[in-house]
Amino acid sequence: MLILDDWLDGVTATPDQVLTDLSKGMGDMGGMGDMFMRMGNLLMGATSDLLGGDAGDVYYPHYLINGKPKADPAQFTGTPGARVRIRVINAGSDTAFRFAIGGHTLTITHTDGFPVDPVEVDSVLIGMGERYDLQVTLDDGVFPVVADAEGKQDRAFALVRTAAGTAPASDVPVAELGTGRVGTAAGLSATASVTLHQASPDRVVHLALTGGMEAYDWGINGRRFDMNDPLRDAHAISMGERVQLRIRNDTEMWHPFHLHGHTYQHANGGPRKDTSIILPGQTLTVDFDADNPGQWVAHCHNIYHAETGMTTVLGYQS
Ligand SMILES: [Cu+2]
Repeated sequence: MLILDDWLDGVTATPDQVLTDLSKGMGDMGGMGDMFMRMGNLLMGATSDLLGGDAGDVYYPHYLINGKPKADPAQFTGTPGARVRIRVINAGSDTAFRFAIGGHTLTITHTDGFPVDPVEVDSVLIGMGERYDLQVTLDDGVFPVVADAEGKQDRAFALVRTAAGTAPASDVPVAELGTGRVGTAAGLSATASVTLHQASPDRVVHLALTGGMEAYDWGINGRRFDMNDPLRDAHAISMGERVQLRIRNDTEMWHPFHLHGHTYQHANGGPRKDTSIILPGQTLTVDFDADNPGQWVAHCHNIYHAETGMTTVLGYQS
């Protein structure tokens, strides 16, 4: 199990200080926002083609694998030829990771705990809250395990060792992170065993992801979640319904959307998941069965966006 994280608490700031800085908004940057640079706790100009633009906005002094920074990397040991399963979890707040192991290909077997038809890739893009299970056949030697902080020009780093030898440096080039096959949820299909039974939706719920960096007013359907009135914008659904969510990203930034209490299936036979990257301008269509009564939040898994108001509620009684 590999837990990827972005870390600043006790080093450069607390998360609450960062939220205060972000909440001031960027105003009109007059093009300055395109330049990659650190401004206090914030990071300007972190962009990624894979994420459709702005990759993230928080500066982190450390990116971690299993709690260890690249200066003191976690080391995993194994035997050459061994076939291992790695569960990779992005526990970060504002960082997508592009994960790869130098000299190895990865076979994606599960995402968010659900099996998919296996796909061989060179790297995997993992948004905050997403999980991927990967199968790897270990080669003979010492290899870099890298989680590139997408668009942020830094990385989390660990080692896998199956033989004696000198460990690669933490900034070693890793070809697998390049323009090879990058695994994303869009390229995956649920196995037959976890495919939702065929049914047309009883209800369609439209969620627009709204807001932006200028005023830091992230919301859903144009409104910020109200902690004092959490059910104000609750979306009514009924027990037993097949619900279709159409989540449209009306912002200029990607968001990892997460639904509590259920798992959904991406349209057209896509993967079963509970957290999905939605790029700017994109609409993600997913179906789920309302079989778990309660009040369930759905929110962006960028925790600063969720905290600011990109959160809503889906609820029903038994
Ligand atoms: Cu977001």
